[in-house]
Amino acid sequence: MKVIIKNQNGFTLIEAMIAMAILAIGILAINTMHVSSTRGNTSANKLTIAGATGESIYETLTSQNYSDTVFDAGAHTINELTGFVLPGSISTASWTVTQWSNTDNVDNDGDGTTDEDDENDIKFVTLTVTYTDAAAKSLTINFLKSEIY
Ligand SMILES: [Ca+2]
Ligand SMILES: [Ca+2]
Ligand SMILES: [Ca+2]
Repeated sequence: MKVIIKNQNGFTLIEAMIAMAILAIGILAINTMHVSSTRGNTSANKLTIAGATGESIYETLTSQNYSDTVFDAGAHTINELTGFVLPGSISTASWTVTQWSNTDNVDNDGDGTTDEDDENDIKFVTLTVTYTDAAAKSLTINFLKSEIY
């Protein structure tokens, strides 16, 4: 009687190669995850820096008087804030001031009444911080500067 005894010692070359191929695919997947997670972290970090920069400029501006030149109607650049250094990841920072008026026939504050007295004492400021991530990005902060408060 002929008995076939299957050899169960170790792996065949084919088995070892299949195992290595599966391992390689797994490592590639982990590597892809690692790369996208690193990108995500960098993006979040840049956004955080942009937010903190905007906040800092906002604080600096609001501490100035209503009549200060930083609140003159029109466009302004960060150079007007002497000594303010932008972090390396920030491209530009600027703000635009619009003087509300009680004679421009516009309901500037959107309260339903056009050109009432209080529209004359407010400046509308749009602060923009730009930076480059995968593409150019910007962050905007809008605020009002009142002569009264
Ligand atoms: Ca109004
Ligand atoms: Ca008005
Ligand atoms: Ca009003």
